[in-house]
Amino acid sequence: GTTHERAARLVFPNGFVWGAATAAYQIEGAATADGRGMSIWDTFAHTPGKVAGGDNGDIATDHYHRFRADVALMAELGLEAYRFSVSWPRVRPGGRGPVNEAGLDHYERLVDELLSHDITPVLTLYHWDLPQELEDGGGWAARDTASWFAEYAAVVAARLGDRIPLWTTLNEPWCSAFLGYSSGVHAPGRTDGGLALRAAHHLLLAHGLGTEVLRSALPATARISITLNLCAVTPGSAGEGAQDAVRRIDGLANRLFLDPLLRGHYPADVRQDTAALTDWGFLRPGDERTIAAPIDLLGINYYSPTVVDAGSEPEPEPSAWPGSEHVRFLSKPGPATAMGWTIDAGGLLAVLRRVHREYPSLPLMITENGAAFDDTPSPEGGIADPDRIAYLRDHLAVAHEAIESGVDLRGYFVWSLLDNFEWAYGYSKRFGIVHVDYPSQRRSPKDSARWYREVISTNGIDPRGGLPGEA
Ligand code: GBH
Repeated sequence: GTTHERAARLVFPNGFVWGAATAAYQIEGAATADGRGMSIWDTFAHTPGKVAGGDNGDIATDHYHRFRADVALMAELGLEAYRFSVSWPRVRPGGRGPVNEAGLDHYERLVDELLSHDITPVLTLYHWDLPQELEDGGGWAARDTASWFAEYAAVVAARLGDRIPLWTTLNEPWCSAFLGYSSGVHAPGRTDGGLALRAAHHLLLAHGLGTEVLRSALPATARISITLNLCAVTPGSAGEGAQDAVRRIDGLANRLFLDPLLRGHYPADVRQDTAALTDWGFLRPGDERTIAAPIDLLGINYYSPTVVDAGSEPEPEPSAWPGSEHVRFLSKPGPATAMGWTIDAGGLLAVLRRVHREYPSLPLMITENGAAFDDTPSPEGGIADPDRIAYLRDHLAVAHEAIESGVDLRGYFVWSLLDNFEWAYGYSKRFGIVHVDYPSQRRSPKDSARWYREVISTNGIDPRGGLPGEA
């Protein structure tokens, strides 16, 4: 071909769902409004040294008060679906005990506002904000937390069950367990590998128990899912050591979750790799059956690839990968986002193909994908973010390729609708397609938002184009 040849427009199947995602603690603010309880992220963010800049979610993007304007903005962007999370401590401040009707009222108003704008609500029950009182009772290391989660699921389902077509129990249980309990860079900030495995099991148990509850409480048409942050793990060299590193990290990141959820048992090699940290005594007869309760769809969050090799020196403690401290994480050459995460859409393709190959009948959804860049508002107020557009376009191109090759991919949610509280990075990292000026709380769609609106309205992408009229 010649340099002037245009690649064909990539059109997605009819019914492919276009959305954007957020999470309660990252956007809501209103930390003490209407009877909300404290979560582990309130505690963590208010502990000096845990979050960059000393930032916290007290105000965030003030979405709790501005949700009507935000929904109007979503409608302007043409979003077909909106993935949000419910704050457990808003709905049940102590995690157990009295239900806070005012908290449920908020989500009911939000959902009705979405529906009145023809935007499909996609609800996540748990995006990392565990009620602090449950943490005081052991958090995810305590088995009871799984049962309290199932009760909380029942409470939300009773109020909103008739209006939400797609439910997600947990967002990225790997992060809750291993960043929360092993590396400690997320709430509750504990650093014990054995405890993290215990937490992972109780999170999965919570998913299973919650799924049972939802299944009986929801209309038959409602679909139930879980969202995982799956890793595309590749070896950094040709040796056997690198192969073993791949096996270990694939085990902890992917198979530790996929196997019990979809095959009904934990991977034997991961149990072996972690035997020095825990006797797995938390695993009781029947648990694996509970965890394997059938789901209707798997949500996949993907940001960047993972390259590993064998290292002679253990990684500095505390690690997010207990039992694999000799694995070295390499950064792939090439461009990276403001997070330092390598940009490689090939990893998304690999993850989608792998899950489809292993679980061919399971519908998939990309529930998060996106990038932080150092956006600079122009004097006129606009934000040119060509890097973000290129990132989204390249990842959507492989999503399209995956569908062409037979992957049952049902939709795509960009992370994130708004710039927001980026966990341990606070407000220093901006993932939004809409810029937030925090002092004024003014929202300004970035160029990527305008580009995404065009993607949605045409149900496709120009694999080489930027904004309409450009490229
Ligand atoms: C998602 O987490 C979250 O669901 C969302 O709330 C968040 O804002 C968004 O992504 C952006 O961060 O260096 O060993 O930890 C993604 C979390 C990021 C976890 C990449 C794994 C790399 C491996 N993942 N991270 S490690």
